[in-house]
Amino acid sequence: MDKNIELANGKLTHRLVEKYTKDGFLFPIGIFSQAEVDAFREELEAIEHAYASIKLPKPLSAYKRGPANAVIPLAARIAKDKAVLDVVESILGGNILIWAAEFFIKEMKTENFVGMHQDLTYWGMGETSGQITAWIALSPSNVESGCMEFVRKSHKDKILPHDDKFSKKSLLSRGQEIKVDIPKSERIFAELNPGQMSLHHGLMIHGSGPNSSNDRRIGIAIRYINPDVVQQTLGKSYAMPARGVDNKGNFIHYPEPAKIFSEESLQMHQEICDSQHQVLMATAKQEGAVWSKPTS
Ligand SMILES: O=C(O)CCC(=O)C(=O)O
Repeated sequence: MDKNIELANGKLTHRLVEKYTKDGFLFPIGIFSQAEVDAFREELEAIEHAYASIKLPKPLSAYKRGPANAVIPLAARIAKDKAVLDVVESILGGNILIWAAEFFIKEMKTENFVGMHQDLTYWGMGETSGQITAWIALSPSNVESGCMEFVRKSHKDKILPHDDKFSKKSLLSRGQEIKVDIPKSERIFAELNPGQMSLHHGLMIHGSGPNSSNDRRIGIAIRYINPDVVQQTLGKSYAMPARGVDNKGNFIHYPEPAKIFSEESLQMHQEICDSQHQVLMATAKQEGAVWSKPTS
């Protein structure tokens, strides 16, 4: 596992911003201590334990994906953490919104995977660079546990053709995969220790393999945008303000949940999902179960 890249007062240096711009990804960035991450994981697993027997309108797995930050205060807290935002600000500027923060969990010894894809293919935002995903490991994310894999400089491409495979083992809504063969030798494994973070551009070709380790692979992927981004499929969709001001008004703001799965937050979550579902499935050939995969 690589040593943390060095930040300057919590921000990316000019050289690191250039590296991100050139490669389309950056890691490993040390964000949380082991103690902080242990507390996050404990909180998440306590939620999983509690809601195994408390009935929610949808299965818990549906709330852990998509805009989990709308209903689970832990997800909103991590997404609004100062240390994370300081790094993201180096790329997006001082006005930052959260489009969604979602947990990507692969249970131990499971075959679930994420096919190689470009995020922006499905987000209805065009090919904008006004977005970034910060992916933070809450457990070891390595080759054995199915860490993310990036293809250096692939974000310089346009949106490439993708296929909807609707595979049950895929963690993605449409089981989408890029229609390009990526040789193993071109894949950069983004191994992260708990508390480390990677950044990737929405045009970056990326995916991840199965988890053959003896632990769960838990990550939180936070989709940040700046106010210049425009939702082109629907006109308007939803985002949670995180830092600075929204001087464009292209998104309907939603608040941090005051309480886990409060009635208002469940209602808001449903509205956001209905809207994001239309965007994510706009070009799909068949209906897919967005964010309600049976795993974790
Ligand atoms: O967690 C993973 O393995 C994949 C996550 C991903 O595709 C993303 O964050 O865009």
